[in-house]
Amino acid sequence: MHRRGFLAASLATVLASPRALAQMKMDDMSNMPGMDHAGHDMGAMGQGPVALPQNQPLRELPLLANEAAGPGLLKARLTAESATARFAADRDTPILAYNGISPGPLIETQEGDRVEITFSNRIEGEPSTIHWHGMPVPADQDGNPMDPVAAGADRVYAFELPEGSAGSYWYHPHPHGRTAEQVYRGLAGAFLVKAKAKADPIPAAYGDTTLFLTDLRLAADGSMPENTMTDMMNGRVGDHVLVNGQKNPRLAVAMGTKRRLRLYNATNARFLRLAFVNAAMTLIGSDGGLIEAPVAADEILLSPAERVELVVAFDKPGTAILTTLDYDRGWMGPGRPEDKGLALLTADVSDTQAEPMPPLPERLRPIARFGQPTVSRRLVFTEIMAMKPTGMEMGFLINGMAFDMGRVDIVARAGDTELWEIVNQADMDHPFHLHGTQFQLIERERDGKVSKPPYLAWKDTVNVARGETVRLVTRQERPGTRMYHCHILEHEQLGMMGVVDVQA
Ligand SMILES: [Cu+2]
Repeated sequence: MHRRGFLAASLATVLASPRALAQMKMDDMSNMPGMDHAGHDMGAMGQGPVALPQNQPLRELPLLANEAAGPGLLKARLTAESATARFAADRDTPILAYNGISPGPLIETQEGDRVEITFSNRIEGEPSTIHWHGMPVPADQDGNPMDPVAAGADRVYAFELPEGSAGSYWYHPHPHGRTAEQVYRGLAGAFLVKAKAKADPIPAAYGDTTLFLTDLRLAADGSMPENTMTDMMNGRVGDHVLVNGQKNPRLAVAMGTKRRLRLYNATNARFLRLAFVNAAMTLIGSDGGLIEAPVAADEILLSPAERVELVVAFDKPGTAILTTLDYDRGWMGPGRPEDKGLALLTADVSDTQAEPMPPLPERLRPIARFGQPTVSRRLVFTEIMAMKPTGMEMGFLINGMAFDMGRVDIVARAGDTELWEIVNQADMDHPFHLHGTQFQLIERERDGKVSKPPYLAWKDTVNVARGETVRLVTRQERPGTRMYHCHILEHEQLGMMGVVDVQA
């Protein structure tokens, strides 16, 4: 039997649990004509997604307070703990939060700074860690699952931010077997490393706005439901995409305004194919900072954990909407969520003209090319699904193996330039993430056809579409244990992760 057919048949059995059925019903309803996927009226009917307030002014993420007296040092505290949020107007949602809020506080630093953050894990009964996603931090400061912070314990994460590291990074937990849940319950935040003021080529007049995109699903009582079998298989996709914790907030701008926006996909598993209706997008940066020259973009695919920096020109009066387009990332089983037409952010563009803005420079910064790789690696992604008397057994594998904390999968040497070939033989897209360094995408191959990326960029996460091979070049500068994994967090948890031991 064809694998898909087998899967559909066995899913019908597995999904016959009340929670999974409820999930399917909800998804089916939202596809019916006349039903608004955003669920405006459905919450009131007691069925479907709980409605969230929209159209509130976009809020800025609160900054993490710096306890250091002088410049060059960020000394701060992050406490992970239970908290209560008000997503819906009339009901409370128990969440996990950093310093009481979700998304967590915005960490803002500058190249050359030293960072000392005391992490207090006050999550009841669960270990946690903080992983500094994309950042060049020493391996023993990177929040690996091998270095858990026990419930009730504290630890200090300390590292320096080298010159040239300016970029849009983020932080989130990475404990063994608990990452997916701790993140969807609210633990994630943005970490900006800014260039020195004079070294930043982007005009200050554009501002610098972080848009941290997360995904939320609420049960009728306001709580966050646990992951279903569908969630485990596809990764958890919620009912609402939030920007800085708000649903479709509004931003007021004058006509002719240019804004610098940093977009983060901090969802567990939602692929965001983004477009800006009525405003022009120019791509200026990727996961690891600015690209070499601006690139006009009609749309951007932001897979889980990826970031982009954009300049958006609001040149037409009226409303300009950051919206989603359809993207088929290979959904398993029923209940594929509606992807297209979600309004994430609405800008009200006034018809009075803004003060003239300086133009975007033609060159942003040079990106060094790697030399010829001296080592090559091949990672093959596969999925296994099998019916067992106990239910569906799922595994997400790299080179035929599920993650084992006690096993080293790759031994590498610090300073070596390596070619990594990521081969996706699975039926779903898997965003690949490597810890400890940034990489450059060299090419993509599908059905024997090779395509080169249109521009050079620093990346730490890249989508590998089903049936596709992605080749990238990278180099680990420091010794230690590094993780690589699929950033659909449920897949990471179900085995799609490996360990590279970087030796001095
Ligand atoms: Cu995956």
